[in-house]
Amino acid sequence: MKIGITCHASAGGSGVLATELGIALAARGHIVHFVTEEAPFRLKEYRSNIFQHYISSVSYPLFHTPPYSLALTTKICEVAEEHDIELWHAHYAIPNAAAAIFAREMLPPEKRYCLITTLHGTDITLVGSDPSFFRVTKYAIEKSCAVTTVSEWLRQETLREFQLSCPVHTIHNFVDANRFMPNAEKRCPFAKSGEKTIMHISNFRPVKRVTDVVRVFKRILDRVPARLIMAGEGPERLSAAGIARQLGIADRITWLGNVPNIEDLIPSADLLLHPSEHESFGLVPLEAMACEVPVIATASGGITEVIEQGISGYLCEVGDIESMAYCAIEVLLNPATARRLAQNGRRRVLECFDQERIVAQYEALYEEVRHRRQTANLPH
Ligand code: GMT
Repeated sequence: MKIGITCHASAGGSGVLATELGIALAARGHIVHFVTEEAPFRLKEYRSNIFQHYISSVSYPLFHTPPYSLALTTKICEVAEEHDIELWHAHYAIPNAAAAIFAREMLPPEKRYCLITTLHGTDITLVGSDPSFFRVTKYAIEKSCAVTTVSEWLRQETLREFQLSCPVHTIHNFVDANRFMPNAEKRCPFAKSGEKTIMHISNFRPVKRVTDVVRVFKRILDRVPARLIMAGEGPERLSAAGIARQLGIADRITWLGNVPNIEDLIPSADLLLHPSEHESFGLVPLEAMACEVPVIATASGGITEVIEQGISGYLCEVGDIESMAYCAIEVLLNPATARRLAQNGRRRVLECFDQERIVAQYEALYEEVRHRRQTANLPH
């Protein structure tokens, strides 16, 4: 199939998932065209069956900010027409799904593609529900040929928030378990001998509660020699670094910035901390589980569909620093507990969230939508 994909190119989970999906679809023989602002975070090199198109936007003194969404719409239209795209997959409602609807309207009828929209979380919970975007988000969802959410929790949130008349399907995030693998030999290059490695990976937005990571780490240090590896960039980095200084543990933390080949880093961790306010799925915990790294996360949102409490990881209440530290110390001081969580984590990945299984669900949905398009009236 000839497939177009739009996603946010930065290091966020929606763009990462869209990129991994595009790579997997291309490996299965589909032709995939990405339309993004720049090369997606995990797609910097050439791959066969994948084509990349970047949006060029014009700045002009009349514009307060360049009208990016219109440039995006124009690019989608141009790529769809030139490459006979049959199906467009928009990741994140704003502006990607809305732009793909507008672009479809601009195409001649015989060139109009089927549109799939995948909602990732903050596009519904934070952005889409804001009054300034509510109507356009609802419109984009209802005018798509099919809509997916990355967890059942997000599906319910979406139906409740937007009072939708159309069906919404859940297709969970996935991980390539042949790339994200355990590696017992792997040692963290930043930890000294005898130190445990604690890791946090995110875009350091307020929803990630990165200051909780630092506070939990302080309590861990009271009992276990350790180093904290912080991978990512974002607005909360300075607050977290400030708290580390106040707590006198700044020299025990390594800030790495963004790491695109994160599968090379995760296996060196003894523990992943992921204390988000809410998480519609939790792709980073899933990637850690695939690498047999025990995860401590918060019982909020779709992550409860990923981690089975006490079996394939630990889930604590949001902001409960003491419980997270208690669980972390339990994992770090008891090799049997760590091994059990790690092995159950990878088993859970292989049983429920392996790339092959989930990508096949997307392909089945694409086929169903294409078939419906040929036999019935779908929005276009
Ligand atoms: O995690 C982020 O803040 C980025 C965000 C995004 O939309 O780019 O990630 C969301 O999408 C991921 C892929 O579907 C999910 O695994 C994350 O749970 C979700 N993040 C939140 O809900 C906060």
